Amino acid sequence: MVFTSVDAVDTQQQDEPGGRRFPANFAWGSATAAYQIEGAVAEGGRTPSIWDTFSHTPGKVAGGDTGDVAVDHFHRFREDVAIMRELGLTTYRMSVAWPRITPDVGPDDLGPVNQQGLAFYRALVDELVAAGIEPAVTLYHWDLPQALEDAGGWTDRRTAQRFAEYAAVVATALAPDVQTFITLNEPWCSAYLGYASGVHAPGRQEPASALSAVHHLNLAHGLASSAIRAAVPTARVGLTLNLAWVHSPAGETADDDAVRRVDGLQNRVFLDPVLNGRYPADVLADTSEVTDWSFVLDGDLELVHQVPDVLGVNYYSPTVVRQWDGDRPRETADGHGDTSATPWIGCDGVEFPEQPGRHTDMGWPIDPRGLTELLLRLHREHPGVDLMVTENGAAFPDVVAADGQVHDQDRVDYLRDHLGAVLDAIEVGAPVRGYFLWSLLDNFEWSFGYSKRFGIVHIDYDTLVRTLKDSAHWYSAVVKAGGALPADG
Ligand code: IFM
Repeated sequence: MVFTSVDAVDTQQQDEPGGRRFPANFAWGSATAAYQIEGAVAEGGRTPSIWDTFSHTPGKVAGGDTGDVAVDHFHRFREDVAIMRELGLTTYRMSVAWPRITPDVGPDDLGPVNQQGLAFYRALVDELVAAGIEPAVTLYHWDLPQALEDAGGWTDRRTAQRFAEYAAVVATALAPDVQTFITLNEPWCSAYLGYASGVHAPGRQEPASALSAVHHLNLAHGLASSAIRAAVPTARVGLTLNLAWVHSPAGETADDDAVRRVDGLQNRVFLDPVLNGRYPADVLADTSEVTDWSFVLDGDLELVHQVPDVLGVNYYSPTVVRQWDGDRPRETADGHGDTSATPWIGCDGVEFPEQPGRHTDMGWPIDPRGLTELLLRLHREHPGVDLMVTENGAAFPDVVAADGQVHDQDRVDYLRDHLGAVLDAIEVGAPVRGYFLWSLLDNFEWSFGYSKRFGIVHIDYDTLVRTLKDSAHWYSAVVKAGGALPADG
């Protein structure tokens, strides 16, 4: 298995002048998510998810794009696995679409298991294993069955209970070829973008519901972890969070409260219950005008407190905050969509100033130091928990050049600098076991539709032809050189 412990942290071996190297058994992968790539939304017994409904609602997704076809991975998965094999990847993080597995789920009943749905993922896993690529499976990457949303979605604790049952079904079916099951991807987005700002499905703008969703997502992680561990005792259970390196522009103490609030809402409201079995008191206080948190029932925190075997970190850009003085227009460049409703509940005195320097096509500032800082913080505050970078990458406006190639040097620079940041953390002891580049393929970037390209493989959306970008060749060279990172280029 690829995800073994890295004991010797000798990254200083020089392959070439100035070069650095990752530990020998580091896992090298890429990541995708079902709704963003599969398409075939009405095939194989699948029923609608909240993203089908949302993307088909006029005005919700740029260009009216939907995931109906996406990049047709459902039919082309063999070609995509062949690309991964060609690149030399050792692992692949994929997600399972819940509505393919239990298409008739309701709030009180999981319904029958759809064997066609399982068969698709079984075939994909078989293809990966045959290619020598270890799959890591995310169980929830935002495609909640619509029937569950109709009954309350993540504001209803029954959703967490059904999720745990579904998780056990998938784990049982895909083990032992799949050893790593990640319960949730970025519950921050599911809760705050889905239920507070409404820029993601299901598009609700109800701050109290968003905090209820936070708790029920935490509960879902806890219940599903227990269910997976009971069903497959050898499984490695993970949780992926989009944690933020929150800081103020000048490190002013006047901004400390802004930093604390955003850190609480983005990081600690997920980390503390899962890793320590309690909610942060300051977050409960900051949000007390919105909710009394009475949806946290007696005994819930014991259920939530399921320390992951591996904590997944998704990192793209820093989060820079400042205390707003109230005398001038508030800056809201938080990088999560222009919206009248804020995802930042209880952060009224906080502003998100525009950052100087380089930005990606998402408008996200580029600062790899944040990845080092986050990994070191987790190592410091939660020693003994293995870490993985489960997403990192960048969107740029790629074009196919006259030579038929995609020369995405901006992405190469981004990847080189962020891999260097991971090495910085490893060198001072952070137990980082692997890196998953987001993303393998250009894909459906949620409310941005197909307008943003994160892939190291270019997709022609008219023909669905796949073309390896320069970044794919660069990443492949790093992987095939056993994690030797060139000093430049
Ligand atoms: O595309 C998303 C992914 O689904 C979750 N993490 C962030 C990526 C880029 O926005």
